[in-house]
Amino acid sequence: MKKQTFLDLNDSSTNEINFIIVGKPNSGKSTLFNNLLKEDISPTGDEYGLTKTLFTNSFDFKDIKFVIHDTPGLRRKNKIYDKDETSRNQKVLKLINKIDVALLLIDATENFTKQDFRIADLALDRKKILFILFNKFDLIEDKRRFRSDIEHFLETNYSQHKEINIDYISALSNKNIDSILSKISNKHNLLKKRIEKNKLNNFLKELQNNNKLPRVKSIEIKPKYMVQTDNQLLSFKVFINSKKRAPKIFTRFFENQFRKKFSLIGVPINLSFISSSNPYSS
Ligand SMILES: Nc1nc2c(ncn2[C@@H]2O[C@H](COP(=O)(O)OP(=O)(O)OP(=O)(O)O)[C@@H](O)[C@H]2O)c(=O)[nH]1
Ligand SMILES: [Mg+2]
Repeated sequence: MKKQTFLDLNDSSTNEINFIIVGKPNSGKSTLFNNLLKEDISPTGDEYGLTKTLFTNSFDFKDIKFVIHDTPGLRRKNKIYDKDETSRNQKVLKLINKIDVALLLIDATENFTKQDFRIADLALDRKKILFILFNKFDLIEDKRRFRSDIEHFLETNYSQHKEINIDYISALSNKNIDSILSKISNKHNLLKKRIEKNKLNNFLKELQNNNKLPRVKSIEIKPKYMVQTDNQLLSFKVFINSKKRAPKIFTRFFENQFRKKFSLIGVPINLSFISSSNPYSS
């Protein structure tokens, strides 16, 4: 990996991926940051809340320039009594707008908390590629069981689980780190995917033929026509046969089926449902 020191965050050449490491204090963010850069740049240690400023740097991996940000640990608002920590948190939350990928680090020896869900929601709301990484996996004895418990927990407790990527690493002993970088670059490439109109509309036909669509107050909502809007990444318009707004139960079901059909797992997508009694009229 080749390191570069001068950065221009506005230079968004296609082979550049901008990512942030976020998570609670002590989850191992700075250890991962240093490990990726092969240099001790950001201080690490057991002291809670050690990182107090943003650290930014970059490295090359398989012809891609990764720009990486290490951030101060995020705690819940009601646990913060210090003005400086509040402003540090705000800086981190603002930075999430500017990046492509968020790595949410969780200490595998601790429980998945509301604060972790909050950070995950924020990244997803802002349409970022999200990786939830359980760090310190070296400290887990029964790794297989841990993995299956986590996956089961997220599937049952987190309706957006198809939007996220889950993995297990050890930042300290450099386990599974290169494979995460490859996965990040694969997901980033997926954002450029274009799906032809006829494929989208065949998918709509299949949905209707299989009679899978949920009914709302005994009325079936039918998607009539679908297009990918070419100006935005993975953005689609779906015209439906109803004059009313599509209900959540329908949009959630539709999105899950759509993601499965076109292998759009772990990436943000924009689906807008357009209500119209005649979708073909202009
Ligand atoms: N066993 C083990 N310990 C780790 C691992 N990653 C980090 N640690 C340890 O966890 C402690 C905290 O690591 P840091 O990298 O400073 O954590 P941080 O998330 O940057 O913490 P803040 O800056 O305070 O938010 C250090 O003692 C690290 O050595 C890991 O994969 N395995
Ligand atoms: Mg740190």
